[in-house]
Amino acid sequence: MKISIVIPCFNEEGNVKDFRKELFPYIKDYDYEVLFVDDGSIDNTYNELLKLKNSKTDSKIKIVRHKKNLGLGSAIKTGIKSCTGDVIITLDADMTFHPKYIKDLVNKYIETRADCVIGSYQLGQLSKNIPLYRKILSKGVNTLYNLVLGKKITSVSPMFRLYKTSVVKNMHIESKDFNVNAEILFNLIKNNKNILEVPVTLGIRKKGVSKINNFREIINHSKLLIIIGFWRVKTFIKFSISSIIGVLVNLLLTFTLTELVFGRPQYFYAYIIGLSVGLLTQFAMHTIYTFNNKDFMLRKLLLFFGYAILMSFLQAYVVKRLTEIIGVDYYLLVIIGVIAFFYMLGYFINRKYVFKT
Ligand SMILES: Nc1nc2c(ncn2[C@@H]2O[C@H](COP(=O)(O)OP(=O)(O)OP(=O)(O)O)[C@@H](O)[C@H]2O)c(=O)[nH]1
Ligand SMILES: [Mg+2]
Repeated sequence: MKISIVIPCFNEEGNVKDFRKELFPYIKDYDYEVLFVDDGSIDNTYNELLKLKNSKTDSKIKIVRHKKNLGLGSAIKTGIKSCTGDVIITLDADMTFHPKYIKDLVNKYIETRADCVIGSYQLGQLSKNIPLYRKILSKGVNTLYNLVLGKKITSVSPMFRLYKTSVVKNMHIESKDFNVNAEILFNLIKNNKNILEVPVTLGIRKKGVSKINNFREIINHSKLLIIIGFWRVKTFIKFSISSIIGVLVNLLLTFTLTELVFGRPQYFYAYIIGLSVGLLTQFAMHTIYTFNNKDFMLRKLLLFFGYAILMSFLQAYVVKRLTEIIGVDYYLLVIIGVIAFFYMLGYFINRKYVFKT
């Protein structure tokens, strides 16, 4: 297995000098390549990179250079495009995530073959010197992402991660700045990829200065959060369309079979066939249209039917109890309320436990 380590550098001459002792000893046992993307640095970064490359006799170091500064997102895109390994690790140039943790990402990948392994300091440790405002900002951004994604990931925006090359190689990426990492994660989630996290320690930058522009990043993250919000709403609308079509198929089939085939006294058979075909229609539509997730079909089909039958019973019971308590006057209202309630729950269960997006 070949590992490609992508390191975007923008004015990082001090840190580049340190890679000889801080990076290479920790990766020497792997089949690797290190791809530095010098993003229009105006200090000595490029020359230091050349020195580093020339000091090695093998050709495991590659340098790609942008003539002018295009931003972290563009640099990561260039890195992904240019590398040749089976997995890609994106690493900060400033050693804040120390290269010694690369082995934790790789080990988790070898153990699980996950599509993405994230190094999370939320699960691990944070250096004491990190300013409070940075901690609050990063926690706040992460909480918002979790909320709109409907998923708990403790490290959405940092870049220290491993990706299976095949899942990111041809990915369309819009972000040019620091929000690129959150965007890649969102794309992975949209495509139902398996994402895991391992604990790592976040240190503080010792050389060079921070390149992040907090104001610009707040705007970038806000835009991405809105895009993700729209995607969630779209999924819910697709879920509704699929569900309604399933119900219509169910009703149409039940009535037609009752009237034309079985006759009223035998309505039970029509009811069962109608329900089954309706549910199957819903399942097929959720699979190819709503959630677009075709893995583990049989397991999902069984889960889907299991939940659907459980929900039907629960729904019937709640309607019966509520009408008993509240009385017939509110009958329609109660049915509508209860169906809406179970509909939402159905969406939640299907998304979270059956189709797992
Ligand atoms: N290629 C490229 N890399 C960048 C750019 N801006 C930042 N980086 C790199 O991205 C990584 C993260 O940037 P930092 O400046 O460390 O931002 P930060 O981690 O939020 O801030 P501190 O660690 O506190 O300084 C570093 O490796 C930078 O060299 C850029 O415009 N282009
Ligand atoms: Mg940094």
